[in-house]
Amino acid sequence: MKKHIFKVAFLVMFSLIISIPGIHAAPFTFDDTAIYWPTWNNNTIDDTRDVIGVPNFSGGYGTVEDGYLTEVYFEWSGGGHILLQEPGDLFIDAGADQEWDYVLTRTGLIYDFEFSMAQDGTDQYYQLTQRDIDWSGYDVREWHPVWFENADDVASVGTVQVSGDLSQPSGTVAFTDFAFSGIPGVYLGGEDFIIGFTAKCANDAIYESVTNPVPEPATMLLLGSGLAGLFGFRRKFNQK
Ligand SMILES: [Ca+2]
Ligand SMILES: [Ca+2]
Ligand SMILES: [Ca+2]
Ligand SMILES: [Ca+2]
Repeated sequence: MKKHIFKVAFLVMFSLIISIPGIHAAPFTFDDTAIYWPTWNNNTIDDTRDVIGVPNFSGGYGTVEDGYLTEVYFEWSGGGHILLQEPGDLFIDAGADQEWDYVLTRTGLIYDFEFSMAQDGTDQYYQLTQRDIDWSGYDVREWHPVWFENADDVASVGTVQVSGDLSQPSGTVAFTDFAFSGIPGVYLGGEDFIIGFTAKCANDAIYESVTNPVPEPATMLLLGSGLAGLFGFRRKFNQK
């Protein structure tokens, strides 16, 4: 009887271990250490201020699974504004080589398109904050990229769910539930990558280089807890 119970416990534990072989989820976090994206200073007092008014992004977090980016979250506090409801687009530089490779738009589309992040003649791929047009009467970070301008009319390769309402005093902007057609995903491989993002007014820009995270040893953790559980069970059993 005793042996039989151990056999069953072992089989349950073993099936748990082998049922999750393909998942290598690796979480990452990032801070907000940048004032503006490289080369996108506007030569005003803006260049010295991380936050102009609201909101204040503090950084965020996300997940890489088997070399593919699967979700990104941005956290903000310090206030919101009704005009800011709509977030900026999410720009990803795979390889951290100053060329964007992917754009995930606030409207829910994913583009696989390489272009320079620098203010160097490829500016037609950006929609910039323009005080006179969008922000008359407001103090904002002028002439900074906010959204992707699809100047070459490239086709999107996927969709993304975007949530988060920057009119609220604090919260999270989430890019999740990626789905693709034609490409397998937002591929990062094992390389470092850069995340670019800002609010509609570019009042606080995110530009963070992220070290590609190491996968969590999910299988080993489970094996460890399974063995610990079995050991505890056995001790209890022997006490009787
Ligand atoms: Ca900030
Ligand atoms: Ca790149
Ligand atoms: Ca300004
Ligand atoms: Ca910032």
